[in-house]
Amino acid sequence: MLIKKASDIKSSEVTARELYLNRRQFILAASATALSATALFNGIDSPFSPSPAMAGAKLNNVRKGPFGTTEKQNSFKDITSYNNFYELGTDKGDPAENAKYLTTRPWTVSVEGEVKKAKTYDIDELIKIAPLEERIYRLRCVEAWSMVIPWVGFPLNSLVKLAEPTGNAKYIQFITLQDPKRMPGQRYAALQWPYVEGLRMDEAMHPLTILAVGLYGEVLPAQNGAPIRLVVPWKYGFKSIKSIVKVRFVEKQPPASWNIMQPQEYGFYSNVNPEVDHPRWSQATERRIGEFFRRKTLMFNGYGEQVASLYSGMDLKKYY
Ligand SMILES: Nc1nc2c(c(=O)[nH]1)N[C@H]1C(S)=C(S)[C@@H](COP(=O)(O)O)O[C@H]1N2
Ligand SMILES: [Mo]
Repeated sequence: MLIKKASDIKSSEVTARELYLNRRQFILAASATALSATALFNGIDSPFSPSPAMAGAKLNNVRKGPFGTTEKQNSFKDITSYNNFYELGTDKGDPAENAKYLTTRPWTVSVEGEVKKAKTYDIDELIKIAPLEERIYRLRCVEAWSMVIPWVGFPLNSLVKLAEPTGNAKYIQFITLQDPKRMPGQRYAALQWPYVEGLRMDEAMHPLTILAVGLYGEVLPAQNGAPIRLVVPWKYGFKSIKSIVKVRFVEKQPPASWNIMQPQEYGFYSNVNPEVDHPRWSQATERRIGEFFRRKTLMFNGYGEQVASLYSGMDLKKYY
């Protein structure tokens, strides 16, 4: 039997996961899992990875990547039910609830601007440009909570190299989908839409910076930024823009959503820095989701050994 119908799935297989994936996602995920056992996903057109379309489908051929922390990982439930994704609502539980609206196929990502190889990638082509790796990273939200998340993705620098930036490319701008039908939160002006973010070229090229397409070995749930989102672990979570449709190489520092909204509170760099408080609260400590006691926030979220040199000579109180 190739494809399990929803009615073939024993109730014992309907685990807690169904509670966090909506029903449609779950049914599709279940069929994708059944399919993944077949030659289809292990097939000829796929040197590195499968191309399952839906949240919950298992990602094959994921190798262990570098920089992983050994700290306790947050549960799948925490990671997929406590989210910031204003396009799917402003409460932490809204994105999981509204995930059903965010369909992720078909999906394209256009790479444009100051590059020699501008190209619109189909998402299933894009996730095969480099081997998929597991990267267990801390995520520190500017709201002073944190999680440990086992992402699956590939270094952003492999896409940059393919694009062949021109000498004018000094920054990269990232742009989220704009479609109020699939992103009902965009009917409200919580932020200017579409959500935009940016990195300096050396930050984009840094081997810690990844494009994530999965977590816990499975295709990314919509609420976590499916089908592809940025992860920059030494910066506050809002730099890690979700559901990307455009990657634009530019000469000048590009606008960034939270910086547009509140420039005194959110800078362009947004490096995690326990010594620079938010104007309305301290950044010295954080609450790890699932823990009771607060812990100290680490400079660059604990990735200083890897990234501090990117900012040598810069006043990090000025460039916050
Ligand atoms: N497009 C978009 N990307 C976004 C956000 C958002 O509202 N819209 N929220 C950001 C914030 S504030 C955080 S902390 C992280 C949360 O990622 P997670 O829900 O996968 O943990 O996503 C970031 N990326
Ligand atoms: Mo955040």
